[in-house]
Amino acid sequence: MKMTLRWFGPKADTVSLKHIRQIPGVVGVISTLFDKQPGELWTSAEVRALKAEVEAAGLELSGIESVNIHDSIKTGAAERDKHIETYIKCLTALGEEGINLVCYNFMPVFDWTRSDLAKERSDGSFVLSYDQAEIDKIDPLEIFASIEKMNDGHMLPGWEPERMARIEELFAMYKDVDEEKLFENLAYFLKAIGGVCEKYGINMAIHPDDPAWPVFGLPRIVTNQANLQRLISAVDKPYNGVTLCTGSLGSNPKNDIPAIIRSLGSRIHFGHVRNLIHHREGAFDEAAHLSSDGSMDMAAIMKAFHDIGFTGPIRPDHGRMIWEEQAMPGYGLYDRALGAQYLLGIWEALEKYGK
Ligand code: DNO
Repeated sequence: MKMTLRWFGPKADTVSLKHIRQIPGVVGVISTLFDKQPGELWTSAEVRALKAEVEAAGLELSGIESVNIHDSIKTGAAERDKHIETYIKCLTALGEEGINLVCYNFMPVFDWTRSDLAKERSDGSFVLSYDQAEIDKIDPLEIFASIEKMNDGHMLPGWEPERMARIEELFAMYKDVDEEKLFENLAYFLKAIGGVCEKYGINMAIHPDDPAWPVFGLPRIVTNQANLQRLISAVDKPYNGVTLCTGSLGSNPKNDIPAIIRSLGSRIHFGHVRNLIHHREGAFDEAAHLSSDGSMDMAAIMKAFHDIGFTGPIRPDHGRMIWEEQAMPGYGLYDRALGAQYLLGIWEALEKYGK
């Protein structure tokens, strides 16, 4: 396992590479070309510049999160092949620079969804939270506006204003797309990019849907062990893998995360590890990484990663906002640094005494 942190690049992130470099045991970052819209071309020169910047800070560019997928690919629209061609060119640019991990998602219209981006906890920290009852009160066409109101001027990944402006059009595109259709479109995409992935040894790591159930009546197909298994079997090649995100899958307490890790084994290419507190069905707050702060057993999760011999990148996922930090919700420095230390501590114990 190698410990990494997500970094959104010099323009969008409040956290610097220098600070990330000072977190003991963090060897790399997971980054992206943050300004790129789904369907836009990435050039080798842009990837090279990103990589050079990260390496100049003494870190490794351990992977990309995300190269976002154009909605025509997700909906199977007429122009999808043209967009798949562009995606292949983006992967080629990454492959040429030796980047071999790409995290992406196949969620319709919205990426991750939350009803509160700064819920105050009793210790004065602020966390992201989700309550289905609150989401049910929001008109889906208004959700972008409500997220924007909460995000304090910070840009949120997956909630770019360019997409907000096209919300009605986006909903219309998915009108006839049910779970089966979405799954077929995903398999079609994965088959079509097989050549470039195999040529450059690129591992594709799909991010689970967050939360792990349909939101606003839109289909969601990456939510549990059964549909993850179905997905890796549909295109049964090592490049077709998964980002094991404990927070997304764990939003549904029925998901047994250690069991899912063991069942996916070598098809897990990337780990997002964080903790949640469940209140009732459909309602949870994000928590500190420490097991006792939430509902999840982080030692059991890290043990499962250890048992499968996981060698890829893991990143602490969303942190709480603490110590008056002002940052993109979930992506401040302090609590993610604490999370990294905690997860590295568990890992050291597993390495030394876990056999
Ligand atoms: C949220 C993230 C997601 C994730 C994408 C991957 O914090 O985990 O936005 O990066 O779904 O494409």
